[in-house]
Amino acid sequence: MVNLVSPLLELPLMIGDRERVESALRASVQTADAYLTEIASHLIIAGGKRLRPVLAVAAAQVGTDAPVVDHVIQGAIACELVHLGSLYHDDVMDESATRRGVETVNAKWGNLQAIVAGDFLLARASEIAASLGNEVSGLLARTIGRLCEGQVEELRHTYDRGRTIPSYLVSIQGKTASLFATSARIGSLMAGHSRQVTDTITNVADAYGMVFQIVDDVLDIVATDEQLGKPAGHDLEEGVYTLPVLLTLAADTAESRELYDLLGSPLTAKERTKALKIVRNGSGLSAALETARSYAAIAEAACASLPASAATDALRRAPRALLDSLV
Ligand code: GRG
Repeated sequence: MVNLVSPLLELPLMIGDRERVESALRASVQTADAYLTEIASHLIIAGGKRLRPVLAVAAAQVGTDAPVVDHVIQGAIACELVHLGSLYHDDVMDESATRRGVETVNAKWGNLQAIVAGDFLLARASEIAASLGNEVSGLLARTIGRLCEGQVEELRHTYDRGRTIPSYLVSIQGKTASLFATSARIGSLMAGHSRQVTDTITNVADAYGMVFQIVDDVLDIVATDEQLGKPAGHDLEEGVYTLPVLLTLAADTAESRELYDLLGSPLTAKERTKALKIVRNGSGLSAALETARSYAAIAEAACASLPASAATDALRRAPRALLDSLV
C-alpha cells in the first residue's frame, strides 16, 4: 500500500496524545449491546492513519508544545467518528470488500448492519460534539452535510465525460477537505486560539485536504496495483473522472479524443489499460499536480502568519510532503 508520508504523522509531541485518541475512540463506541459495539469498533481496531485527529491536535498545538486539553481529544475523535461513519456508508455504496487491510463491515456482516453501524458512529460523534458546545455541534453537523453534498456531486457526474473542473473541485472540497478543515478548526477552538489564528488554521487544513485528495486521485492513475492494494484505475472503472482524467480530456489531442471515446460507460480490462496509458502519458497528470501545488502554496503562505511551533512547522510542510511522496 502507498504510504502518504506526512510530517504531521511524525510530530514527536503527538505520541502521548495519540494514545489518548486511541483509548477515547474505543471508549466512544461502547454500548450495552456487544454485537453493535463489535461492528462499530471494527474499523477503529483495524487502524487507519488518524489524520483528522492528528490535524485537530496539531492545530491545538500551534504556538505551544504543552499537552492538549481533553476537549481537544474529544473534538478530535468526534471528527474521526464522522470519517468512520462515512467510510462505513461509502463501502456499502462501492460494494468494497476490504478497507484498512481488513474485511469491510458490509463484507463481514452485511449492508444493513454497515448502514446502521455507520449511523451509530455519526450519532456518537454528534453526542460528543454537543458536549463541546453549540459552535462545535453546529460545525460538525454542517460538515456532515458537506460530505454528503460532495459525494452527491460526484455521483451526479458518474460516467460523465463532460464533467467540469469546478464540479470536481467542489466535490473534493466537500467530501474530503471539509472534514480536514473542521478537524483543525475544532482543535483550534478547543485550545482557545484567537479567531484569526483559528480561521488561518482552518484554511491551511482545507488546502491540505485538497492536496490530499488530488494526490490520492493521481495515485489511482500512476501507482501500481501492488502499491495501491487494489487495481489501478479503479476510479476510471467506477466512472469517477478525477482531475488528471478531466484535464487530459480537456487537451485537444488525438489521444484525448481517443480517451473520450473509451470513457462514458463501464470499461473492459483492455480498455481500462488503454485509458490508463493515455492519462499516464498525457499532459493532464502534470496539470493536476500543478493544481495541487497551488493549494500547497496557499497552505504554506497562510502558515507564515501563525505563531511559531513544531506543530506550525509540521502543518506548513505537510501538503508539500504529500506531493514529494509521489516522486
Ligand atoms: C454518512 C457522513 C456521511 C456521509 C455520506 C459516503 C459519503 C456520504 C461520503 C464519503 C465520502 C468519502 C468516502 C470521501 C473520501 C474520504 C477519504 C479521503 C478517505 C480516505 O481517508 P484516509 O486516507 O483513510 O485518511 P484512513 O483509513 O487512513 O483514515
